[in-house]
Amino acid sequence: MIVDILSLFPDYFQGPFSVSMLRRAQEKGLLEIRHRDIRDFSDDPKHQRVDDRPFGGGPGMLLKAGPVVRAIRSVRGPQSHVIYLSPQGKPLTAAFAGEIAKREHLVLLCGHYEGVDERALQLEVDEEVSIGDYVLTSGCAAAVVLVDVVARFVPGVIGHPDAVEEDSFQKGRFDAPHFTRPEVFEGLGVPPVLLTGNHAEIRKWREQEACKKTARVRPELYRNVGEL
Ligand code: 4FN
Repeated sequence: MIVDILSLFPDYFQGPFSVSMLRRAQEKGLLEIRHRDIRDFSDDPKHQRVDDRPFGGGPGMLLKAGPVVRAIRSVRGPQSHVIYLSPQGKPLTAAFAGEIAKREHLVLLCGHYEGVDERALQLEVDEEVSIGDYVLTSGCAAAVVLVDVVARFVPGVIGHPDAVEEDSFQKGRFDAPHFTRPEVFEGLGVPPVLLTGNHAEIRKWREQEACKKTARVRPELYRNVGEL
């Protein structure tokens, strides 16, 4: 899978994409992440400005349509799927990420300032995706989350193929609590069933604990288990 990220801060991504599994996925050639600086597509060679004031007034600035459209066109091919990370987008879920992961080439547009001129979206964006209902300073953090979530569906990125299916949210509910050595930590023990070696009982206990916690903390998720 190839991912092109269009933003004003290509450096922002160097940390998250250069460690751990996403780094290994790139080294193995399973994932290629490339960056474009929208500023390079400015129509203002002197100051490289890419923002302007909103028509109709209001606070803040907008990313101009021209630089955004040119940045997208510089990377898009016939197989590209262009996503604008946006608070107005369709909510990202495990199931939705699995659909996105079927694409060979993703182009991720990160918003800055108050957002992007609507005409750029109309002309070049295939889909708007949101990572959740909160205010961000830019769409860059959302792009990191999307790449992380989607990369796990790319065959070979996760060591164990089983782990993708096994992972709690793919199943639509929380994990059971986990414990490792030592057996007693600061006076706290481990649920005795985990020390019995009885795998049927352990599976039953984990299912119960996971269901109890999901129902308590995320009742809407609990009700949706059957739908996933
Ligand atoms: N955010 C809301 C309503 C209105 C604006 C915002 C907001 C970054 C460029 C967008 C935010 C959240 C999830 C991108 C939020 C996301 C963004 C995302 C994002 C700068 C304009 C902005 C949702 C609280 C009602 C700033 C809520 N997923 N504006 O955050 O890019 O992808």
